[in-house]
Amino acid sequence: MREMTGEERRAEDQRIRSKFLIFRSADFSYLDNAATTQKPECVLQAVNNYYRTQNANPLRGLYKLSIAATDAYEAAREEVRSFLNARESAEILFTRNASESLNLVAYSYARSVLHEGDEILITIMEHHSNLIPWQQAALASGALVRYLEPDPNGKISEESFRAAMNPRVKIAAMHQVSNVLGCEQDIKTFARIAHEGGAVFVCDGAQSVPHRKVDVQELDVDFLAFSGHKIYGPMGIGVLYGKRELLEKMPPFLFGGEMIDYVTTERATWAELPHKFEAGTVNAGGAVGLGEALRYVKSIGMERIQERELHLTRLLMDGMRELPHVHILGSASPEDHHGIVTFTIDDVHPHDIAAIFDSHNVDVRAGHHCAQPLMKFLGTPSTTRASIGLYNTEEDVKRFLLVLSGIREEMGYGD
Ligand code: C6P
Repeated sequence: MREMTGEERRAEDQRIRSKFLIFRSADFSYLDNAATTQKPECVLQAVNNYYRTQNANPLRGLYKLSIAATDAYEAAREEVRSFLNARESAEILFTRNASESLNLVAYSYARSVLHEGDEILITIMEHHSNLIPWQQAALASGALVRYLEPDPNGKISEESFRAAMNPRVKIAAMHQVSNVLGCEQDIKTFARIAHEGGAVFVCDGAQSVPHRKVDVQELDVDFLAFSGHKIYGPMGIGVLYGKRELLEKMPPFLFGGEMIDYVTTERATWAELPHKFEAGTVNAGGAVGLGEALRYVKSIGMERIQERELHLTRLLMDGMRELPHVHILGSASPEDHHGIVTFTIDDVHPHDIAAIFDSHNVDVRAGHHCAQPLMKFLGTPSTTRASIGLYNTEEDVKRFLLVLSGIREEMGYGD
């Protein structure tokens, strides 16, 4: 892709930012996109429009409004299917977020296949949402969770994955992009090796789906989870992709309305996919908002988004490297970061760093980033993280670097 001129870039910045009205309300640099993203006007309007013109309980009513609500909800599912290139929309389940999606697999799939002595293979870098559900499934079944460790760039090597596979491994689960180091794993290769060894492969796509093209057929993962709110959609709506043959065999995760076929006083049978896994009244407004967010992202283009984010990551990391007391975690190459740059500053606590940034209207995240085993592995209890989204600009990066360069001085250090 051709490098944009500065003028073209500023025009694109302007076009994109004009769709996010929150940036008109105050002058701030939002660099916490890995936690959640701001919402474009079209998403807010789609949710608003749904509640104004189509709201009824979907999947139940036989009247026009309920049918309109059902149609809107199912159209959003089709939008997600197309975005992930799943074979059929029945393989797309709506959940509340990536955490619930991963819990669904850990409760429904894992607990029905795991036996004492089986193994679940994950990495030390997982977000707690892709770690605790497996720990709990292991505790319930007598299985063991085993952890792969990355190289200094945050990469899990093919050799270490292959060496860890054995006939006891029934499930391998891994992030595609780390929420701390920003590095990407070779999911396609790991899914293939897992399958050769007879295991299913679960991909945590929470930090990849918003930043790069993810094609579930190409990756050949068995399950993939992501959250709507990290890809410019509303909070409270998430997705679990699962292969039909696995979802068909799995017991429901939650029980209640609309997930049944027939109920007697003794027992119940289950609805067809995907409804078997969507008990109770669904978040139709959230699904509609997510569908619109995906349309919006597609209208910009995943390649453009990647290029914009990489350009800013380069500027950010180049500037950070000039500051001797600042240390970037993970790879030195901006290509390996997917817009996520986590760092420490000598002698300054990450909470102080984040507070100073906040006092200059720059939003970053500080803490363990819901990845405490990784923090322990890296030998630091907490860090500070800047994360880039599609609406960030060179101005945001300049402001970030200016504040960063003055933090030690603000904390009273002379150098
Ligand atoms: N990470 C962060 O600031 P939820 O909270 O369910 O939408 O997403 C969970 C989740 C799962 N996997 C990865 C890799 C994630 O990064 C997250 C969310 C946010 O890093 C909030 S802790």
